Amino acid sequence: MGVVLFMVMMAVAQVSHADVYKVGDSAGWTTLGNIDYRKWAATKNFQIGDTIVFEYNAKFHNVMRVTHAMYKSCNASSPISTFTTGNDSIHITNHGHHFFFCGVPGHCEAGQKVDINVLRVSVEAPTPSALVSPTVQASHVPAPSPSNASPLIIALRGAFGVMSFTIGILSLAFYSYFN
Ligand SMILES: *[C@@H]1O[C@H](CO)[C@@H](O)[C@H](O)[C@H]1NC(C)=O
Ligand SMILES: *[C@@H]1O[C@H](CO)[C@@H](O)[C@H](O)[C@H]1NC(C)=O
Ligand SMILES: [Cu+2]
Repeated sequence: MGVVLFMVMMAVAQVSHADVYKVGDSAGWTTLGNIDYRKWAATKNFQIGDTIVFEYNAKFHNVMRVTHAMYKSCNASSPISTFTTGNDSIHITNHGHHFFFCGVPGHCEAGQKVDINVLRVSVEAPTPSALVSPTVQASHVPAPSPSNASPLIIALRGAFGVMSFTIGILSLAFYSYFN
């Protein structure tokens, strides 16, 4: 029981390392090539402690952090903060949405905008690898009496499935609500 709980906790805890994400990957922060920054962000699991790097030619672009309303309307009149070095690292220190766009006229409208959404609930928990490893290993845990052990493992498996399902639904609801 203790071992199984420990492994479940490890599966949830293994996401807590800091990652560095370069916006747009090798393409960087640009209007060239019609980069879909929404799609880029959707495949990431941003966490507190991560660093977001905007790399671009500072002659042609910049980075503005803005409110949701300004993000939606591409209104660059009063950004929360502006970055102009061409290699800007932004450290994530809180949950929720972090809206950025390029403040050069026309660039946000052309799609140079990104929403870094740091979820409260880890979206890594429902992925197959995190789901499978604790349950698979659970069946190898030596049990004092098999008649007691199997209902326990089935119950744990059920609880984990319900939890992952709930988390999945919640993330989906979150995603559709804010987009
Ligand atoms: C942009 O935002 C400012 C301040 O919030 C507002 O005064 C202005 O009317 C907005 N401009 C447009 C085009 O919506
Ligand atoms: C951007 O800065 C990071 C360190 O903050 C550095 O490792 C990287 O080489 C820089 N990239 C460019 C293109 O200057
Ligand atoms: Cu730009």
